[in-house]
Amino acid sequence: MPHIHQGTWNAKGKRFAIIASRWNEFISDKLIEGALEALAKTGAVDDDIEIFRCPGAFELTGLAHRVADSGKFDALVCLGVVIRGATPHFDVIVNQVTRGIAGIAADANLAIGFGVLTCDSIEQAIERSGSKGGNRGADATMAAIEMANLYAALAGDSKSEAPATASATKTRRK
Ligand code: DLZ
Repeated sequence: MPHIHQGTWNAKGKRFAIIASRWNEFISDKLIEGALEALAKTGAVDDDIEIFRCPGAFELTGLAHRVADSGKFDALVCLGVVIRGATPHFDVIVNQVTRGIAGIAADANLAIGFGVLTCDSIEQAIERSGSKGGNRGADATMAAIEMANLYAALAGDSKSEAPATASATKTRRK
């Protein structure tokens, strides 16, 4: 059986940045709530969490770049809300933010979770920010925690890696 590498969902002792745009603020605030709940549930403390706000999704990439470059964080969670019906340049904005953040995630020395909602309607956004569709802020945060631990394990911290077997993988994943 080959060895399977995967990070743990343990946020204790790691430093987190959340960046969130204010456009559609009542929804992005729900994404932040989901992110903070996920961090608390996995052992992060408030002193290890910093939240940065920006006007809209367009500004997320520049902010993510600078926060990542600060070297102060193990993981960064990017949150925002873009709604097709209300956004004339929906595809342009969505492509710009998705590619921009994916590029930073590939190059930067920290884990990045992507929780930018790209929805057809406000109803869909509400569903995905804490009602029946779960909370994408929490999901992105769990991904960032896992990847921060996997990167730490790759860098030599064996405590950050889950004891992984094929069956553990099956039970862990949704
Ligand atoms: C201008 C704009 C529009 C029309 N729609 C959205 C949106 O749905 N979600 C979002 O996060 N931001 C939107 N923005 C704002 C831009 O992202 C940006 O903040 C402004 O163009 C200022 O640079």
